Amino acid sequence: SKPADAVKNVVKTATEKITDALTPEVPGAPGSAPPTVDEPTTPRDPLPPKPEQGAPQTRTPTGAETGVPKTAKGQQGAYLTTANGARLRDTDHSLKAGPRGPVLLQDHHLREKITHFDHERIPERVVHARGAGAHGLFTAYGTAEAVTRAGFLKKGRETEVFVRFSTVLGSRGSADTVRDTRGFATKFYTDEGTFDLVGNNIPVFFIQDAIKFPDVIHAGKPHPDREIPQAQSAHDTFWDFVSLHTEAQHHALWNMSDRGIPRSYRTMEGFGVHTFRLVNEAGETALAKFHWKPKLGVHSLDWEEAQMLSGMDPDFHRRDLYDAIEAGAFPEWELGIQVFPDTPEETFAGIDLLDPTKIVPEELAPVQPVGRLVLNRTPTNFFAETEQVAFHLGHLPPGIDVTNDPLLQGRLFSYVDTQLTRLGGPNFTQIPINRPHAAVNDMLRDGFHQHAVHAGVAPYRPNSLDGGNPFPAGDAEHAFLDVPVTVAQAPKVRANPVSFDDHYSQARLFWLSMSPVEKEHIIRAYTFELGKCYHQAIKERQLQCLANIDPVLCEQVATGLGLPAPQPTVPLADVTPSPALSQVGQEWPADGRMVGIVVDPDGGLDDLHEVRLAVFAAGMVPLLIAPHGGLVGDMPVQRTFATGRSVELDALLLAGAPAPAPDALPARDAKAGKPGPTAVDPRVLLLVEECWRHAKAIGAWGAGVGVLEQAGVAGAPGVVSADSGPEALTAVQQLLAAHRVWERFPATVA
Ligand code: HDE
Repeated sequence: SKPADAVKNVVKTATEKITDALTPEVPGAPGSAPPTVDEPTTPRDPLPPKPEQGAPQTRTPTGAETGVPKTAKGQQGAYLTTANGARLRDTDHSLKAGPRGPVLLQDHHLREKITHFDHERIPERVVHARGAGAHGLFTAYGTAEAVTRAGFLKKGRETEVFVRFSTVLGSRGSADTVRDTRGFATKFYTDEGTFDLVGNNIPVFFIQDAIKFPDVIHAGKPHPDREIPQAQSAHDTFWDFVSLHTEAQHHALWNMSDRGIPRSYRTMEGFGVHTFRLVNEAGETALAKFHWKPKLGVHSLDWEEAQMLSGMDPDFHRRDLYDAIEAGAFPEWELGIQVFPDTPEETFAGIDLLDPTKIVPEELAPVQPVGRLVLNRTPTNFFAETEQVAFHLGHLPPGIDVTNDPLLQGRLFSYVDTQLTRLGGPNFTQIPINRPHAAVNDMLRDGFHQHAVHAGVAPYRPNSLDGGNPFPAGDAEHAFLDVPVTVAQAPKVRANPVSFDDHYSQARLFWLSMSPVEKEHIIRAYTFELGKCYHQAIKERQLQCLANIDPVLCEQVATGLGLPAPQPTVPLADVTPSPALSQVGQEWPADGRMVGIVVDPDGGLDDLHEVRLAVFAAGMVPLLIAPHGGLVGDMPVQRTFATGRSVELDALLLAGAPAPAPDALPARDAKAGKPGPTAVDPRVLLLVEECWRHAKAIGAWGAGVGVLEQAGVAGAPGVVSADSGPEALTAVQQLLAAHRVWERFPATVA
């Protein structure tokens, strides 16, 4: 065959999956099978489960293979049964004394069905209630072997993982794109026991001692009287707390930066936050901080986009994660560690490694890659996996241990404690998603929801009745190692080390590391959030904190609030910026980016085929946007002018200039009393306007060029008028590498 055909075929196999995942089946599309109507009237065995839908339930809590196939428990036969396996004749009518009579108490099926339903919900997480999870595989590079004996970090070792991403403040049903910290919790099912790296997308925390956690969360959650606002930090109690607890200023500044509104879970960094202690085969120790680096780079939403998405697609991040995995565009991160000498002071370059409000800039201690994570499987059942997964900082393999960070120490207590309530008793490690892949041989017995049938008579040690089993393990058997750190003789106090009193220097470091456009976003975020507070005293107190971080930041926010800018009350820290903290100024692969293509079915379809295939071939996802659903030529329409909105796109291509469709609202010009409706459907002009406002790359060719002119954006930065579709796409792809057309945002600060 011709070379061009060969390319087309390769592209097709890679893209078919994406199209299947993202486009509805178009009945009657050329080449598609004739539609068959399969009415569900005849009993037949269910379809076999998809092979990739297995849950990690191959072992019992005692470590034995279950023999259960890796399938989900769902419809397992043609006939409906009770929970006890009796086949049922009817599940649609309750048992009554005559068709018009009262319902009988003896109807066991009715009671069982309703009772189970009544208890379907469990308490949501007290924080991080809203989340999305995925399965994946971690492969170690072997580069960490010198510092840790952890087996899963040995070269080439592959470990199954489950990751749960989350927001912190909102309830389970809250929107994904709110301004908040994101959880990034990873369960590594290692063969030396499960390792949970329970991190966030922000490397510092609001508080330095776990005893303050209920305070900060009570302040961040909705007000207790009216239970509003939901999933927001823009309210009085949050800023009251943050301005009174100045150690929170650094974390709050990250939240006000673009890090608080990620574009996607796939474009977030992750941080273990605390310093951990590593120990190698020789028993030598080092201190370390964990980092996840996304392959696609760190990218964020624009604040207006985030707000629009909260209404238009509150599940935006969930959908993005699942769509990407199901399309084969597997999200990827590198795990890296910053390693520090384990000195008695537990400091590095003067930074207290036990203070969770401090980072160590990457320029001082590089992040060394130790392995790669690929998320390649979506959960089979949200409740069973994502909702029931239980993470714990104390789940550590030999080779990784904790430090005395007081925040970390409190977390070691909190997670099991909360899970006892949330998951209804002490046996939640037997839930499939929580079962270790290492063999379990504990002496924990009984309790609510005990699923194991423990044999033997002597769950105690030592014993002579069960053959003395089980025995303690040593180094050779990969026993966990509590690193024998010397604990200093010291008075019992409720106090922090003096170094914990520095609350501003690193906030200033972060601010000074931002590019002008990122600084502008931070100013706007503070102005928005404090503008939503009612109490003047809180705004003034927070302005004082900003003055202590940077006078320019303070002045700009004060201007927005219409308040005077106070003078700093502490000397401004003399810090060296860390360029690694900025999201701007680098180039990233455009994989998985969404490219909207506006077409006019009544106009020319020049280059459309070629452009669509080229978008696929570049690993991006084309979304054809047309006045109505169905097909354009032989290509499926994925969004109509009614269902498509700019916020799900990373870039926009205009292949035509569709005239106003009958269902279009009156054009903007007409509404303003200006003459006549526009020649182009106003919803297309809105798409262009929003993409322009949110600094997205826009390209056009053919009749599409006229749309740019009508929208008044032709010739603006990042807006390409090209002679052909491929030319427009190439230019847009180049712009996408920088994520946004940054120069389109006005920057008033240097
Ligand atoms: Fe958590 N945190 N946390 N946290 N946390 C919980 O555990 C807690 C902190 C983090 O997807 C809870 O099972 C205390 C820092 C994530 O299931 C709870 C303190 C970091 C998740 C809890 C902290 C985190 C949680 C609620 C202060 C980043 C979601 C439900 C000392 C390093 C995990 C649960 C998931 C969840 C306590 C601070 C990350 C109540 C006491 C710092 C990602 O136990």
